[in-house]
Amino acid sequence: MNKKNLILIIIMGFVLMACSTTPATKNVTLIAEDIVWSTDLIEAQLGQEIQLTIRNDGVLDHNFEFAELAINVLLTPGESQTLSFVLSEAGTFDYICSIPGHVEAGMAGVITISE
Ligand SMILES: [Cu+2]
Repeated sequence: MNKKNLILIIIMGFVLMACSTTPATKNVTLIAEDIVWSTDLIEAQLGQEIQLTIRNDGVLDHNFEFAELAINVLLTPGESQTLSFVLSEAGTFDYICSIPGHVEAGMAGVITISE
């Protein structure tokens, strides 16, 4: 093997390493207010762990319902909870607050996973 080929193989090795590296954890804080979520869009990459802290800053109960992963967390005023999850496919997935009337008031958002 000549020197040029060896260098090429080393470069290809670095490229492969860069491609296979899983993206860093995405930290997101989602705040429930009366009566809206602080954000209606959470973006992450396929395979990226999402660490989601949900906090209820309102005076009403709110819940985080994410049907894709069957997550349903009820938060009383002042309460917070942190969840970690990874979505296994790309796409757009809805989250809502399923307390009656709250979706209609605007408590709905999406998590988008890009490849
Ligand atoms: Cu709510």
